[in-house]
Amino acid sequence: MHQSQIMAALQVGFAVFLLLSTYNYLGVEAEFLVCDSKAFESMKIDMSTLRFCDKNLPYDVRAKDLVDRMTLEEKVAQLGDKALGVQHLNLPGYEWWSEALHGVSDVGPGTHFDKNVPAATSFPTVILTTSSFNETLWKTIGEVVSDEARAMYNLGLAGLTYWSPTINVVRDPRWGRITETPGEDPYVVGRYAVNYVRGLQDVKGFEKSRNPNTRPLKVGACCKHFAAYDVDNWKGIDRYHFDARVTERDMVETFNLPFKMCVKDGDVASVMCSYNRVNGIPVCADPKLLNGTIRQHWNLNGYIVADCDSIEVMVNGHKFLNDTPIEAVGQALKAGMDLDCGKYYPEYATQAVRQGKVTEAEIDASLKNLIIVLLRLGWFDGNPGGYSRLGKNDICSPAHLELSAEAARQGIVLLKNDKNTLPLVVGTGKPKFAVVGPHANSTVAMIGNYSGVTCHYSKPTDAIAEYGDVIYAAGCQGVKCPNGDGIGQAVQASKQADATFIFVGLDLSVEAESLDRNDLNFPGSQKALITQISEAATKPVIVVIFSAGGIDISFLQQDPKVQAIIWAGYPGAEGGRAIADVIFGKHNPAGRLPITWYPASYIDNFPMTSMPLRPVPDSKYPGRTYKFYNGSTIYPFGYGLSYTTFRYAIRSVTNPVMVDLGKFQQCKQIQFLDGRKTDCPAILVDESQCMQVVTVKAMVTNTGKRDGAHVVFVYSIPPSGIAGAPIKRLVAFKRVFLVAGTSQVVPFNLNACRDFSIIADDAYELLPSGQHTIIVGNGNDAVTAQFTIGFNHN
Ligand SMILES: *[C@@H]1O[C@H](CO)[C@@H](O)[C@H](O)[C@H]1NC(C)=O
Ligand SMILES: *[C@@H]1O[C@H](CO)[C@@H](O)[C@H](O)[C@H]1NC(C)=O
Ligand SMILES: *[C@@H]1O[C@H](CO)[C@@H](O)[C@H](O)[C@H]1NC(C)=O
Ligand SMILES: *[C@@H]1O[C@H](CO)[C@@H](O)[C@H](O)[C@H]1NC(C)=O
Ligand SMILES: CC(=O)N[C@H]1CO[C@H](CO)[C@@H](O)[C@@H]1O
Repeated sequence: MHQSQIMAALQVGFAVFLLLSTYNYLGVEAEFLVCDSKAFESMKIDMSTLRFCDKNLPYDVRAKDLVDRMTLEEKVAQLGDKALGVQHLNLPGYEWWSEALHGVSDVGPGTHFDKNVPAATSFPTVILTTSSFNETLWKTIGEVVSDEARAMYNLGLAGLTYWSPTINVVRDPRWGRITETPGEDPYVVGRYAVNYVRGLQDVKGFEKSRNPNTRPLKVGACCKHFAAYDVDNWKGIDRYHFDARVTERDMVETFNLPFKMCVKDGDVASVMCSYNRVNGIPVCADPKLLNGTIRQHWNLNGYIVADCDSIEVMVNGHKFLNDTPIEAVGQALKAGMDLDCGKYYPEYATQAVRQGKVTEAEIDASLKNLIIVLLRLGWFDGNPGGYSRLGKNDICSPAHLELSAEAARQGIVLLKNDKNTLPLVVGTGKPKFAVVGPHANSTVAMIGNYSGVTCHYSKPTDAIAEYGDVIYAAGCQGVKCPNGDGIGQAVQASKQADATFIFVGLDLSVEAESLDRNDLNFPGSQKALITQISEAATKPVIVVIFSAGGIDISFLQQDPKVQAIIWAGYPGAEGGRAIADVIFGKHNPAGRLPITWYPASYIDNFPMTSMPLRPVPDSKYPGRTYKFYNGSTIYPFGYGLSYTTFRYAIRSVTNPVMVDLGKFQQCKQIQFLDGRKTDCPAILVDESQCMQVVTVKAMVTNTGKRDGAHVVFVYSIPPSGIAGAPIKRLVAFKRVFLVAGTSQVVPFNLNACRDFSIIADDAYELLPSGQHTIIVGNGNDAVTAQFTIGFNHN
């Protein structure tokens, strides 16, 4: 940039600054803050005497001062999601409950749309965004969502605390809430959580600080639902009554890992406890899980909130200990649950203190956790980070809509592409396209659950109409497709067309919160719709599937007349054009499935409610997820094609890796399948410094004719013969972009302890010595390398 340009830019910047300050000065929409000296003046209070308004003090000191000025009744009135405020302290009410799972939503009462802001950007649901395996994208979406949230807050329409993301691991393919989650791998789920939470929360310049007393928040995020929560309503067993029987090993290795990463690496401001019980105890009343694991071990900087009406569920659903409401409130407070989404705390906590079920000091501790978060958000001192500048123009901006489309493009998974049918080349002359099926003219189905009101829809029919004349036929009445009445019309449409796109799959009437699936097939007559079209077809047939959970599509894999299959998750409001961009080759797909697609028979032999991840030998219990299930699949975890091809080579791996043992560190025994005993088979990871790095240099080559992105997966396998070891475990992944014909060396720096450990059946994390294996890639083209881990005894 030339000097003169810099000067010009500065001048423009200054003019904008003047404009903004004038606007603020005129007080058109004066920003609210608790510590407003004028407000206190009118109450005849000198604000400088209020320590909670002293910006020079750390947040915890300020919070304590504020709490100490309240009566017990006033304190208790702040412990429900509708906090009532305290008039004599100029503390207004605050609604804690807002949602922003994949865009600012009006599902929670803290946020709403109006004439001025009728909508917000709606991104694909999380399962599709995850499929991009692009951490930058995950974080960028969080940043855009929090820009829109702050803008809506400035306009008086939104809260500052968002109870998102949902980070439960997908354990069973029937689960109704897969759409909200980042899939089945706990490490991927954890990385998604860290990125999305940091996108929502981080204020630039303060990202690295671990001290909450100096660390402001853009908005507060919340990782939910802790813990082992993944049964909604299956054959009459619902989450309000379900007791998840979970081993400590599965807890540490699978269910808790994403939450640990969210708290420790994401520094999230909140965790939500779930409705279910774990091993008999409702999670929201479990001191070991809440105060112990989340607050003491992981060091949460924030508050623990109940899923809405959890205490009522404890009393009336679980009938836990035959508690009265007062007793249940006492237990939840003692366990470390700070905020009640609901009315039980405000109604019963005063009596709980009076009856000795909980101390006032314990109430104070919870209230302080809440107030510190509000202080970090600027609720007392005014917007941090310059966010006052955000307004109406920052909501539904063209750049935000484009990012929504980009997220869908990056996530879409190409499942089948016989004879390179896709991308479709549109020649001269206007082709005719049959666009059929229950999702062909889709709108709301594309944005799934926990959505807001969207600014705009790009429907499949409209997007494909950009490339040719569209003949539309629904083929079915809704995705349940109760009869074959519409099929004939769809077949007729197909016969007139140069190519047929069949949009099928599921929606919230089949898989949703409070609604688990009973089978893994297409609902109703959808299968008949597809097969009758394909039987009659003479031109290309392309199937596009909307769903979160996997579907047994073996009949389509084998059908030579269905040349291509695309999975588009629930692609968000811009889904139509993202799909068209893939079909017609503006975008080369690189998405990968974040869950295993099982055959329909997988679920025949065991109930959804059986929690173990590992298979049970000599039984019909096959194990769950790619880490433990060794049977046949429709598509494995990580599957996805491209319009180009890639090849891998491992250029180098650190070998051997010697881990230094502490002076008094002892070897640990490990259970081998053949019962063998060796000298020093393993060490305890928690006793080790884990400084050593294993560097893996993977070379990836785009061997095809098109540029394209590609996700490189790195798995580790422990030495052979260890009882209960996973088949493999994902330890790193990276999405890279490669121009056709070029190569790139992608380095991965793995931690010698954490990335090669196993969780023993007593739940200890052990690092085995011996020959470990690294796999780069996913499937037939994967390459492996071996290296040895040994111990240096000092
Ligand atoms: C949480 O655990 C700590 C450490 O064990 C203990 O000192 C504290 O009293 C506990 N708090 C509650 C509310 O149980
Ligand atoms: C497609 O959906 C829109 C609503 O989004 C509706 O107005 C239109 O009639 C539908 N088209 C057909 C052909 O059913
Ligand atoms: C998975 O099954 C195959 C045979 O179907 C077997 O060879 C292999 O050892 C099994 N792998 C594991 C980790 O159990
Ligand atoms: C990852 O996402 C970001 C944000 O959309 C994008 O700029 C980048 O190109 C993506 N990376 C790859 C390799 O696709
Ligand atoms: C929070 C939310 O959006 N929940 C909805 C999820 O989908 C089901 C089925 O449509 C609705 O009943 C829920 O209200």
